[in-house]
This record gives sequence, structure tokens and C-alpha cells, in this order.
Amino acid sequence: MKIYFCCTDFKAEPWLAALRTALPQAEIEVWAPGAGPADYAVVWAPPQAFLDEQPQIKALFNIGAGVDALTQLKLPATTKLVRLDDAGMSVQMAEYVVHALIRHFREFDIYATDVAGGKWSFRKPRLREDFPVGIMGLGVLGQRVARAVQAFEFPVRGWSRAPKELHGVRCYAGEAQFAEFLAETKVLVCLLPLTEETRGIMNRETLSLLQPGGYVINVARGAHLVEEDLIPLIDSGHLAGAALDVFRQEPLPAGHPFWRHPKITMTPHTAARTLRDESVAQIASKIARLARGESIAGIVDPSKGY
Ligand code: NDP
Ligand code: OXD
Repeated sequence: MKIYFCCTDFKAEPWLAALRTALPQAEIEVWAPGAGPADYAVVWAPPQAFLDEQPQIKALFNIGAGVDALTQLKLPATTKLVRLDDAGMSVQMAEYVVHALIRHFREFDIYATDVAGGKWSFRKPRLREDFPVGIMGLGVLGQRVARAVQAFEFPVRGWSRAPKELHGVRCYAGEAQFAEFLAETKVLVCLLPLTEETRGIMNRETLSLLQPGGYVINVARGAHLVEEDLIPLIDSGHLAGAALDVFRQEPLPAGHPFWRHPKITMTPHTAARTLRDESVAQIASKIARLARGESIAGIVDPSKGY
């Protein structure tokens, strides 16, 4: 069995070592243009040339949960696209969202500024009932985040494409219930995949439907947010601020207004990192299952784009 590693932004050597240990029977190499045909590939944002040269490949294993860098390419018709499902990311995502939510809710940034200025003062306690958290995307990551937020006793709402029933979560589904979901939300968390349906889903019109004093936590993809619409909504007072991990252009260009805005906190696309050992173990187990003719989780449905 031959497997190529074709991942931009990842150092190849440690991945090759881990893959070779997990799949000792396989021949595993970094892909180079003109290389012979392989059975599988481990990929992250591969070039179109790779896909054009390898139409026989049975499955592409994306070393991330989001497959938007791949769905914008032309994939061979018979190749399965497989994403990571969890592989250690959901607990990181839960940490990130709970941290951003509680920092905002408890006004810890204001305390930090006060303390840095030598000021000893108290903020009025706020009620968590006044901070309903709405999670867009109730998949592997969204459901884990919902459980973590529930543990802190915030009201939780969720929105997905197909209707769901989740204990303790008021669930909404589809376009028909989107406005109602937003109206029931003060802290909006985006955990959607980036598809043609979800691109630009957070914009002036939709964010205006959030409860006054709304807060945005975007941990999915930068293109879910119409960036130009965010600062006017914050400066008008409708939104209290935002915590952003992802941006339309990454790294965020110097001079982008988000760098300077006091009510926007940012991290460099790090909410849930790909963990090498967990990812390799998951990919190796999926390859073994496919070889036995068994089903695997995480196959992307081309008609949905996730
Ligand atoms: P899943 O595929 O498990 O879940 C996607 C969820 O989004 C599902 O609940 C799905 O609904 C819902 N959804 C998709 N399209 C629509 C739509 N048009 N309307 C309403 N709901 C929709 O993905 P994951 O939870 O594993 O990952 C989510 C995203 O998180 C990734 O695609 C990636 O972009 C991002 N991510 C970001 C990271 C970071 O570090 N910032 C790290 C990892 C992932 P349904 O259940 O009905 O199908
Ligand atoms: C992912 C990511 O999609 O890290 O896994 O953004």
C-alpha cells in the first residue's frame, strides 16, 4: 500500500515517522510532482496538481476537521474525502469557547485593566439567564461545546441543518428557524463548516437579530463573517464585542482594523490544534477499516460540502 503526505503548513518528518510506525506495512512518502500512483493520501490544502496527477487515489485523509480548502478544488470522481472527527480537537474547542464566554461574561478584561492601573473596584454581578449562548453548528465540535457551556449553567441554544434533539439545548434547524434562533441568542458561537450556504452567514442583517449587547465567538472560518460589518455593529453598541480565532485572510494583514479595536480579542487560528498522535491513530484505524470493507466516520458528502 502506498500513501503520500501532501500537507502545506505542516513539517513532514514527524508526521512521516508517526504514520510509518502506525502503518508499518505501508510505503509512505512526501508527494512530489511526477511521483507514481498511490492508494491513499494524508493532506492539508494540497495543490490542484496533486489531485490531477492522482485520480486513482481511494481516499484523501484531511488532517483537520474543516475541508473547505479541498472542496474548492476539483477532486477525482471516485476519491473519498475524509475529515478528522474530533481526534482531540473537541475538548480544545470547548476550552476555547468557555474561556472566551466567561472572560466576557465576568468582565475579566475590565478587571485586568483596573488591576494594571492599581484600581480595586467591583463590577455588578450579571445573570447568566441574560446571556443565552447560541451555537451555530451542532456537529462533533458544536455538541462538545454545548455540553461544556451547559456545565456553567448558561442557557444553550443550537442551530443545525437537520433537526436535532439534545438534552438541555433548545434546538433550531434550517433557514426557516434561523431568525428565531438568533433572536434567542446573546452570545453567538460559530462552529459551522464553510460551504456556499454558510459563507458570510454572520453579517449586518443576521447579527442585528442577536439580543442587544450580543457577543460573537467565531472559531470556524473567517469567511463566515462579513468582516466589514462587525466594527459598525460594535461601535453602535448593538454588539458588546467579539472573540475571533479565524479571519478571511490569515495571517491577519498588518493594518487590519481588528488589530486595534479594544472590544475585539483575537488568537491566530489556534482554537483547536491538530494533534499528530491522535490524528495518525484515527487515520490508521480508518485505513484498516476500509481495507476490511467496513464503514468509517467522517466521509464528506460532496452534495453538502462537509
Ligand atoms: P461537523 O461536520 O461535525 O458539524 C457541522 C455542523 O454544522 C453540523 O451540525 C451541521 O448540521 C451544521 N451545518 C452545516 N451546514 C449548515 C447549514 N447550511 N445550516 C445549518 N447548519 C449547518 O463539523 P465539526 O464540528 O467537526 O467542525 C466544524 C468546523 O469547525 C469545521 O468545519 C472547521 O471549519 C472548524 N474548525 C476550526 C478549528 C479552529 O482551530 N478554529 C479547528 C477545527 C475545526 P447537521 O448536523 O444537520 O448536518
Ligand atoms: C481544522 C482547523 O479545520 O484546524 O481542523 O481549522
